[in-house]
Amino acid sequence: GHDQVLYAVEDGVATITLNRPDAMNALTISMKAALLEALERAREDAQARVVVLTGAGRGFCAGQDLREHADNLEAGVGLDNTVRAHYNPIVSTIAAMGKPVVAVVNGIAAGAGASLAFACDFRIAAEGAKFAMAFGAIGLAPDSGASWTLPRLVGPARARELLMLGEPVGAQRALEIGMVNSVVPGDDLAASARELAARLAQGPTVAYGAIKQALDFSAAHPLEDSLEMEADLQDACAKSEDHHNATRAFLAKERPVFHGR
Ligand code: T3D
Repeated sequence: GHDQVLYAVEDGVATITLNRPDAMNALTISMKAALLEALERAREDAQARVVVLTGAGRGFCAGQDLREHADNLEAGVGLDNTVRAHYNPIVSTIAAMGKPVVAVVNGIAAGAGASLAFACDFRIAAEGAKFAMAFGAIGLAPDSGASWTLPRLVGPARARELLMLGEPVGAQRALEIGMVNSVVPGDDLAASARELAARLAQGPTVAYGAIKQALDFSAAHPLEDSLEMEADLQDACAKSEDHHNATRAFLAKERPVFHGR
């Protein structure tokens, strides 16, 4: 049903909650469709200047629902099906979203669930959270962008090791190797997430979108091309109301107020 993914917006923050706690928020096709819909809604929602992605219950997301998956295997349904039709658009939508996306990792993130967190712009983890590159253990290769995002977070050698050996990474270790931005006690997770989300929701949204574009572009282009891209993006930022107001505020020794346009 539709309440397997919840959507709520408050004070500029759209919160998307994976809500199938009995199965550690494992992803069925209907859930993936609902998640994509929620992300598209957040993208279009003028009230939303930041997006928070989290999980209900004790897990963040256990990746592909392996019951549904087993049924599909039995029925001879190919896997590129759901990777292309569901996982890829979800990850592309997060990457192309012109506003920051924060993964609030409340518990275990396994397989595509870990990939989802890696696709976000920030990761805050509860002390008890874990990341498991569970793909290899069931004879699969990484999907949902983990082959792209993970080496960029933790470096190529660590990414290779994690993907091949699949040892779960606890939150503290994840912090040490750059897989998450911060770790907080479970009881403080919601408050920490709110604080970061509020800060981002009051920030220069146009510039945030440009930062995402610049970083994604530079990851696959040489310096000269990236300089060109920066010039284009800076031009766009310079035209924003927020830039004009913030420049004026600086000269008036006032605190800038950003409206996200
Ligand atoms: O279709 C494709 O193209 C393939 C795409 C693949 C991308 C992927 O995501 S591959 C990786 C798939 N995910 C996994 O392999 C993880 C499987 N789950 C686990 O290893 C463990 O459940 C966890 C480490 C996540 C959690 O362990 P634990 O001990 O804390 O909890 P649990 O008891 O194992 O799980 C609680 C319930 O959630 C349990 O249901 P039950 O027995 O109480 O009715 C368990 O079966 C269910 N659950 C957990 N993960 C999944 C799941 N059900 C379906 N699919 C799951 N992935």
